[in-house]
Amino acid sequence: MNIGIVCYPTFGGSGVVATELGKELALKGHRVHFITYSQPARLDFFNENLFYHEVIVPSYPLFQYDPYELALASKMVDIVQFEKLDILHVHYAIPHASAAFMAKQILKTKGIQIPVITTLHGTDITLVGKDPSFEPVVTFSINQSDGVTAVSADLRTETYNHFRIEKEIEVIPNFINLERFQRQRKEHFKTAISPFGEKLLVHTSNFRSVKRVQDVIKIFYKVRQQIPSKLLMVGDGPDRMKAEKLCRKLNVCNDVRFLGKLEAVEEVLSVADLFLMPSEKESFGLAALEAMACQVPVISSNAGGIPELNIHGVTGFVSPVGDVQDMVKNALYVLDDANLPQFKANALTRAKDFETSKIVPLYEQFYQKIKDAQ
Ligand code: GMT
Repeated sequence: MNIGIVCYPTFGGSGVVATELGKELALKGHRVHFITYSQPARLDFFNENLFYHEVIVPSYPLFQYDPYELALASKMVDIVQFEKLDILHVHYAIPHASAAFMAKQILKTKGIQIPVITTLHGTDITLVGKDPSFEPVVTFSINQSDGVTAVSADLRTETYNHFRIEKEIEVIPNFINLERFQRQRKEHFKTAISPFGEKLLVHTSNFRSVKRVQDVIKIFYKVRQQIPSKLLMVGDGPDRMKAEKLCRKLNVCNDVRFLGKLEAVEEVLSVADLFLMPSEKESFGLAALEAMACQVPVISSNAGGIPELNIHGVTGFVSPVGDVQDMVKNALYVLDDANLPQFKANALTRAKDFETSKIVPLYEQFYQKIKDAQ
């Protein structure tokens, strides 16, 4: 198939999923055209089936806000026509689904039918999309999509509960490339971070308030009182300063390292004993899946779709959002040497349920179904 993928090109989960999907589809022989405002961060190798089309928004003194959505819709019209695309797959409803709707209408006037698939990733529904400033457009453009997918059953339910959706939403979860995300031998790194065999806890995120990074620090503070341990904080974002201040207040700075945005997160995960994800909202939790693939059990909140991934008592534990005490209790249980090896093995077994080869075909089948229905 000749597929157009529209996504945010940044490190955010939706952009990562969209890019990894495009790469896999290209390896399977599909031609994949990325349409976005800059080269997707994970579009890091050459393949004759991969194309990137940059959306350029001309600025004009009259515009207080540059009209990205219009430039995107125009670019979609151009690429669908010129490259003879079979399908447009947009990731994250805002503004991609509404731009795709506009492109579809314009193409119709030229006698071209293009099916549009929208994948809902999370905050486009749970946070931003619900805002009255966006809600009517989000509802409309989901209903106008030819196919809709959500990354967890919970996100599908949330979408039905908060928007008047007439479309069927298919659940296709996030997936993981187990060739890249696997536990590697990085003993030198482990020794450098934990010279006395301290347990290593890891958190990775974009440090937005939904990630509750202060809870990460609080959990670590309590765990460290019981078990010698270190904490690695990977990523960056608005709440980093708050997390750093809390480390200072609790006097744990010597045992916490803020590593910033890292490309090779799997190297850090390879030496980790426990992953912390106390999020307020999380439609799936791709970062937890990456950890599990590297044999790292997960202590998380029970927000959104996380319990569909992190099996309570098997791959780690889930607790109510903000229940730091419960998360500490569970972390201590998992980190106990009598329990840790089994949790690590279980984490990998669970991650295998989401490996690329199992999930990408679900998208291919969905594309075909939507195309056939046209
Ligand atoms: O939360 C993030 O880190 C970014 C966000 C996004 O929209 O890019 O991630 C969302 O999509 C991911 C991929 O489908 C999911 O794994 C994340 O759980 C989801 N984040 C939230 O729901 C907060």
